[in-house]
Amino acid sequence: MARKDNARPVLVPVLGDQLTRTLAALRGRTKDDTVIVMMEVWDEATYVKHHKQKIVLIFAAMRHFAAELEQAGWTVDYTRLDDENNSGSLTGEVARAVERHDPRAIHIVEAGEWRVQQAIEEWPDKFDCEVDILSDDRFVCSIADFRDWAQDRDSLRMETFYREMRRRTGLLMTGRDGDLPEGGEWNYDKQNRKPPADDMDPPERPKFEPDDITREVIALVQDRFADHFGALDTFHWPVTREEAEEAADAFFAERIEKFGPYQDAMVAGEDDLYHSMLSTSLNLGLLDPLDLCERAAKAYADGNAPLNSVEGFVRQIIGWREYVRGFYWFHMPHLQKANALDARRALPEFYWTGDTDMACLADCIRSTRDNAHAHHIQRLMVLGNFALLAGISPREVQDWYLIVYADAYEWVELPNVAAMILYADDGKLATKPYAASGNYINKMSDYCSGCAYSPSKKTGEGACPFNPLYWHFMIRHRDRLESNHRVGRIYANWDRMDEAKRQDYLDSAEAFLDTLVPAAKTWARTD
Ligand code: FAD
Ligand code: DLZ
Ligand code: SF4
Repeated sequence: MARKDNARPVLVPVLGDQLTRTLAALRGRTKDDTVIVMMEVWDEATYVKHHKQKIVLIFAAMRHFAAELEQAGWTVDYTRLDDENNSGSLTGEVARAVERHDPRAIHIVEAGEWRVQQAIEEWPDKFDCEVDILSDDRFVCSIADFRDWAQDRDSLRMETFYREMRRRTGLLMTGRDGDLPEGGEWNYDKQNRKPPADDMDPPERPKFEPDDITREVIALVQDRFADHFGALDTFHWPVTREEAEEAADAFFAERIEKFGPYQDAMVAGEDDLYHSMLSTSLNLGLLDPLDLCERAAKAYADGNAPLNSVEGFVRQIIGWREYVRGFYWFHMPHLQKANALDARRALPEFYWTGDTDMACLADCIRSTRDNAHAHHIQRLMVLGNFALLAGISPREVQDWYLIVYADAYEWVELPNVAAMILYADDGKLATKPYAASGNYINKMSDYCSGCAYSPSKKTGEGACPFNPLYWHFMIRHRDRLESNHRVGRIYANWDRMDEAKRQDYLDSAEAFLDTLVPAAKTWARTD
């Protein structure tokens, strides 16, 4: 006999990056008529071959979160990867949970990735109960709000969006009506570009030793994902809210002061510098973005951090982070296939091995392998700049970034890769390609002093490969870029060079590109 509706529970599937106690699907629910479903599934762990640390991070954080919920009195139906009847997919596991619990409804917060959201949107037809898909209100700007903001605009500049978010949140706003930016300027980016200084002495961030739960996951990943990229013995990420809060406390106590000035600096072997290292916790849902911004604003109000650091941090979170998420949903699914510059070269093998004489790339890849992390300017101006200049296929670059970083989910990775570094969206996000020669890396890092190449040598033997590659790129795309008012002027420099010098640049670039060895096996998706 069918159970009465009010005797049937509500099923709340909580995805791996939805580890938030105040998640919209949990708020207001009562414990005695809710079953929370959490699922470790093979499909999600392998749709790209994630870095080993990324899988450990997500499974360990999921297991800790489930334990925390159970301790608080919730019923959690948790499927482990190795459970005998695990179907291997999120939808398959929800179907099994529907069989077990005969729910009257499923409440789920929308997914962070297009692929997963497509699957969820089929659930109303698949399951014989109501399915409620809720907006993810852990973001300041909903997907619908971004669409309203974006749809009638010719250009979608982050700066315009960011000012709206400042007004909306009231963060760093002043004046009688609270409508003026603190300090008189909206953006202190120009004060966020100091090269590394000799007396820089960044304190070490807290590193978290794996407990029994995490050690069990590490053993699982060592066993089942042995062929995935990345080191595992250096796993130190926060996997609980308490650990994430401790990491945030250390950032606000010790590093935020210098975060702003040295945001773009790079130092060989110094993997964190003054960065917050909080993206993994933010993206899992262990930390609340607005809460972090309020803490930053308080540090400024209390005189503990300068405005350029605090505004820089707030801008990364309510500016860039919110903006790329809105941009992703606004431009999906075509963003995934965009290739405005018709880049077709295979990803070089050294992106996986770090085996290159280019000291900057080798250090960024080492940090990526050891920590499943590299900081923003390494991702943008070293790894990304090389991929742009060398014309690597967007799909291969996208999958590399999605695989290797512990904070990578497609909603944040894809806009940064396709639009920000590769200009594959034809300039919808960036006003110009972030193309740079060795000069920029030499100015902002200490890499070049330990490199086999010389940044001041422009062509030929021993020249920094970024130098000829820069001109090769600019000339390959002259038709498209010459009319761009932010880069067009540099073609006058090219035209002033004598013919032999120009040929030298192009020949040096070609000779270097010929040395690139494509990755032995492609790890990229083939769809
Ligand atoms: P901090 O330097 O301390 O910055 C504070 C916070 O601001 C970060 O935690 C992050 O939440 C946010 N933030 C900063 N820049 C961006 C940005 N461009 N887009 C979105 N959020 C930003 N970040 C991810 O979280 N996941 C990714 O998959 C990812 N892929 C990237 C790929 C490329 C090519 C580039 C250029 C950037 C990418 N970023 C990504 C953004 C940025 O590099 C990381 O957020 C940052 O390095 C994380 O370290 P952190 O927490 O110490 O950041
Ligand atoms: C990235 C990831 C991995 C490795 N494993 C799981 C998993 O087993 N279960 C799960 O619910 N989510 C996982 N995720 C995150 C998802 O792939 C996806 O990126 C997010 O849910 C965003 O839609
Ligand atoms: Fe990188 Fe060129 Fe400097 Fe070497 S010389 S570290 S390749 S920028």
